[in-house]
Amino acid sequence: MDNSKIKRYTVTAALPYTNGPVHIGHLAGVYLPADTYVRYLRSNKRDVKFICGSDENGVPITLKAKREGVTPQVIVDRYHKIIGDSFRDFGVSFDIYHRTSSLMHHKTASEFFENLYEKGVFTEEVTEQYYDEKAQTFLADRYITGTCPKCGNEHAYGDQCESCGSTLNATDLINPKSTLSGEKPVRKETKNWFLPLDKYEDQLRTYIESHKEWKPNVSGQCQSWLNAGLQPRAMTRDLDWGVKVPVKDAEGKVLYVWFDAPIGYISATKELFEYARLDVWNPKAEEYYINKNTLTKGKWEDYWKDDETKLVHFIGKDNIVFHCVIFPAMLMAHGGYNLADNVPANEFLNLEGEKISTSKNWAVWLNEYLEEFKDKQDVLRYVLTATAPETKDNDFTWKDFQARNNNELVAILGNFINRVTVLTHKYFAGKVPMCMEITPVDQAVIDELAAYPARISASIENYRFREALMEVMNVARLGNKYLAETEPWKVIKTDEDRVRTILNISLQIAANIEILIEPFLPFTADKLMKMLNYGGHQWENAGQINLLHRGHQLNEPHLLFEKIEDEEVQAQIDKLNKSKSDNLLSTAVEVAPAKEDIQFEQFGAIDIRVATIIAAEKVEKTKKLLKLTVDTGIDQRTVVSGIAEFFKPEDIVGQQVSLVVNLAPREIKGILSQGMILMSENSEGKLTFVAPVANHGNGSVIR
Ligand code: B3M
Ligand code: ZN
Repeated sequence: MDNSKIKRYTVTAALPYTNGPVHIGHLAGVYLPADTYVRYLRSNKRDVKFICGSDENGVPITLKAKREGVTPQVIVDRYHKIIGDSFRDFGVSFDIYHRTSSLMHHKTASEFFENLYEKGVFTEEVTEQYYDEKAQTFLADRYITGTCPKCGNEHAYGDQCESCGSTLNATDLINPKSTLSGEKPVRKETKNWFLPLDKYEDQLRTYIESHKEWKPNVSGQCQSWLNAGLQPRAMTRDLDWGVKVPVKDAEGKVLYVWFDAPIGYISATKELFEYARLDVWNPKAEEYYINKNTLTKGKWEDYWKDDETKLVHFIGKDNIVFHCVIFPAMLMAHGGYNLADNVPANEFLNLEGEKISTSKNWAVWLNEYLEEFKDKQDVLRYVLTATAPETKDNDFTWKDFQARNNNELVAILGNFINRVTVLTHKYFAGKVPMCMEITPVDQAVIDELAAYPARISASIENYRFREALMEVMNVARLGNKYLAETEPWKVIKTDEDRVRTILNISLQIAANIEILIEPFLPFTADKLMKMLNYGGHQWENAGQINLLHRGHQLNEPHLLFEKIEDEEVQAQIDKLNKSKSDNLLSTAVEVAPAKEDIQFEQFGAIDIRVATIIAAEKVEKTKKLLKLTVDTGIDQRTVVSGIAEFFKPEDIVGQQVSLVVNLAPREIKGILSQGMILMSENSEGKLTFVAPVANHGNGSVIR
C-alpha cells in the first residue's frame, strides 16, 4: 500500500486463548512487535487503533474447564483478567482488549455468519465426524489428537498441526484418539456448514501474490496451501460452548472458533467506537481495558471498510493460514471489507534450548515475571525484541537475559545517560549549558545523529524491529564514543566553554534517545523524559540538536537500569528445572497399590448418582469444609465435603458431581451430611471432581 494513500491504521494482535497466562513466546512473536509498531505510529501522529482481546470460545477453554471441573465461564473470566492485567502492566498499549464471550462479539459474529448464509455462500454437508461414545460428544479441534498426515507429528489437533502449520480435518488424523476419554473414536454423521475455500482460490492467489513485500516465511506458507489446492472447510462445530449457529436446525452447534475469532477484531473495534460514542464511563471500560488516552470518536467502519486504511495483523506462524487464507476468504465472501495489507508473522521462540510448553510448564509466564522482576518490564521488552524470532526460531536463555541487561542496557544506554546528566549537574547545576563553538568532531556527531531517525523508521515500517532497536542502541554508542573522545571531565579544568558545547550536544543526543527508544522501551522513555524534564515523544523532532534549550533545568539524575546478579538468574533457572522434574515426577509418580478385592455384590450395594451442586458455603471455623446443597434428582440434601482448600464456593455452583447417595448420614461439625461426593486426589494431594464428562440429568445411575 502506497504510504501517501494511508489515512489511518488498524493494527490487530492475535487474540490469546484464555486457557492460561501469556508467556515470553507470545510476547516475542506477537505482542511486542505489534506494540512497538503502534507506539511508533502514534509518535508519528498517525491515526491508529490497536485491537486485541481474549479468544474465549475455543476447545482449549472447554478442555481446561473439564480438567478443572468448573464451567468454561469460570476459566475465561479468570484468564481474561490475568492476561489483560499483565498486558497493561507490561505496557502493551492496546486501544481495547476485548473478549469474544461478550454480547457485542456474539452479535457481530452471528450477523457475519447470517450474511454469508443468506447469500448461500456455505454448503450444508452431512459428513462423518469422529465421535467419542464414552464422552457422548463429537470430537472437534483439540478434542481429538493424532498423527499429522503431512509431517508425522504425533500430537496434531483435529483442525491444525502446530508443528508444520497445516490445517487439517479431524478425519485426516492417523491413529486418532479422544483427548476427553482417551478412547479411539467412532465415526458418526453430522451436518455442518462449509466455507468453499476452493471457490476463492483464484482471488486469494491474486491477493497473496499482490503482496511481494510480505515476509518469505508468510508468503511461503500461503503458496504451499494454494499449490496443494484449497478444500471446503467446516465453519461450525458440534459443541456447546461458543457462538451459537444462528440458523434453523442448528441445535447444539456453534461457530468454529477460527471463524468467530478473527471477527473478534471487528467486534472489538465496534465496541471501542460504541464506547467512545456514548461518552459515558462505564465498567466495561475496565473489563475491556479501553485506553482513555487514545480514545477518539468516529466510525468503526472507517477502520475496516475504507480503502485508505492500512490493516496489519500481528500473529505467530501457526496462525498464518487463518489470517492469510480463511479470514480473507470470509471477508471476500461478505464483501465491503479491507483485506490485510501485511501479516508480519514471527517464528517461534524457544526457552533454554527447548520448545516452550504450557502443559509442561516450560515457560516464562508474563504475570510471574512482572511479580518477580518488579519495574524491569523494559529489560524483558529489550531482550525479547533484540532476540525476536523474526525470520527463524530463536532461543531465550536467562544467562543471555542477564548479559544483555548488564552489558547493553546498563553499560551502554544507562551509562551514557548517567554520565551526561551527572556531569551537567556537577558543572552547571543541572542547567543545559549554551552550545559554544562547533568543531569538526562535533559536526561529525551532529551529522551522524541526524541520519538515525530515517534509518530506524525504515526498519520499523518494514517490521524489522530487532534491526531498528539495534540502531537506537547505536545512538547511545555514538554518545559514549563522543564523550570518550572529548573527555569533558578533563577539559573542564582548562576550557569550560568547550565543556558547555560537549555537554549541550550530549544532552541533545539523550533527548533524541528518549524519542527513539519510546516505541521499544516506553518505561525507560518515561523515566528519561522526567530526568530531562523534556515533554512528549514526537518522532518529528528526532535527529535535531536543539531539543533542550540553554538554561533548561534538568531534574535529579537516576540510574535507568541496575545490574542483574547471578543469584536472580539462577533462581529462574532452578525454577524451570524444578518444573521439569515435577513433570518427570507427575508422569512417573508411584501409584498406590490396589486395595483388597471385594465381591461384585458388595460394590452393587453402593448407590452412586449424578447430582448437581446448587448452593455452597464455607463451614465456619474450618479450613477444609464446605457445606453443599445438592440436587440428587431424588431429593435435595446437604453434604459436607472437605474441598474448601481447592474450590471457592461461588465457583462450584452448577457443578455436576458423582454422589454416593446411600451412605448412612453423619453429623459433621453439627451439620447432618447425607452422602459423599467422589473426588480424585493426585500425587500432590490436589482434589478434583469426578464428574460425568457429558451433561447427564441428576439422578442418573453411575455404575
Ligand atoms: N487464539 C491463538 C492461538 O492459536 C489464537 C489466535 C486467534 S486470533 C483471531 O494460539
Ligand atoms: Zn504436521
